Amino acid sequence: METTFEQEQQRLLNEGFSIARVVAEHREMYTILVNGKTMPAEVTGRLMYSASSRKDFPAVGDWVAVQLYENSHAIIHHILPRRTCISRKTSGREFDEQIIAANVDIVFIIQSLDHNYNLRRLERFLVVAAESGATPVVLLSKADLVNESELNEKVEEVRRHSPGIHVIAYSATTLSHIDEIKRLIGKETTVCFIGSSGVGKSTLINKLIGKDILKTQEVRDEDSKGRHTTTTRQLIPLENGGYVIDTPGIRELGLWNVSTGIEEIFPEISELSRECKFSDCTHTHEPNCAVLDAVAQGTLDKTRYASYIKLKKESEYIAAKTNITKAQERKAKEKQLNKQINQFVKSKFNKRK
Ligand SMILES: Nc1nc2c(ncn2[C@@H]2O[C@H](COP(=O)(O)OP(=O)(O)OP(=O)(O)O)[C@@H](O)[C@H]2O)c(=O)[nH]1
Ligand SMILES: [Zn+2]
Repeated sequence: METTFEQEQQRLLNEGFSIARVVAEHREMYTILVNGKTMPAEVTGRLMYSASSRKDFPAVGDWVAVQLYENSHAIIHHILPRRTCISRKTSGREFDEQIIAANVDIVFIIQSLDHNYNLRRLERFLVVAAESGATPVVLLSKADLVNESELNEKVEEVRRHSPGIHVIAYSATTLSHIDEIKRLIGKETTVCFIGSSGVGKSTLINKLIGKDILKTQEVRDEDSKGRHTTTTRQLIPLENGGYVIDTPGIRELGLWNVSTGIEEIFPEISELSRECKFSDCTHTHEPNCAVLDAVAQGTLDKTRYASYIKLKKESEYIAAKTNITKAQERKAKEKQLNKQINQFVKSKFNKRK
């Protein structure tokens, strides 16, 4: 049986470790929060050398077992089991998992109601959120920039694209619906904000905390895509015992692990696919495909279908590539083991001679 978070925590406390939370991550250095105090921390050599991927290193939001030195710095020995984990593929050519945040209860996906508004991007963020294990909530910021009919239209559209998910339009300028967001952040709750640069993540967090502790973009201009004000992820403890995680603006959010996320976010396609002739129908070329039929009849939106297929292909590519990587890792480990066995046998043999 897998050990639970509580069992593992108790075991580590019994061994004399302190339990801390990772607040920020720098190059191989971390800031942790322990007994109400922040301090720098490093990982043990053992943790570093046994790591085979970036996910084996601490991430913001992780609970870790540490050894304290003079109550001013610490060494991280263990990462406690993650309850939830928001993951993406590392951007660029490297093929690895990057953890955006760990142990998050609510993931707020923010889009602003100006040029950032994009349903395809929303679907992608929703799939990543659905995979994380955290509860997604969609926030539409800058509601003050659109008139009432446009606002209602967009909120309705977003609701249709966010099955069973809470959607809130708010304004940090007029403060409308800020309290509704605040109420979702209960005691001991960890929330994380994700979205493009300039959608208003830091501004909202400052409003929620009631203090301007995060830097925000000075002036709002038409195209703020290139300017990122937040450059590192960080966890901020709240007075009520909750935690907020701010993240830098996300340019491209590559899928990492996808099991049921796509089906959850596209329930109408998932429903239709039960009527397809082939149970492994890819809904791209097969005869008697209920999904393709629905597109042809106009009952399934073409752009939504295209978005579904694109995400599906990406997730299949990731799954195939992950299997190859795992097989390569296994092979390398076997090779290493064989080498050790050979050396051992050789040394025994030489001794006998
Ligand atoms: N009109 C209006 N402007 C807003 C609102 N929220 C934020 N802004 C403005 O939008 C700009 C960007 O806000 P930030 O909070 O810095 O955006 P961010 O998402 O944290 O950006 P990065 O840190 O780069 O990821 C700032 O100029 C804010 O004043 C809002 O509700 N209404
Ligand atoms: Zn089909």
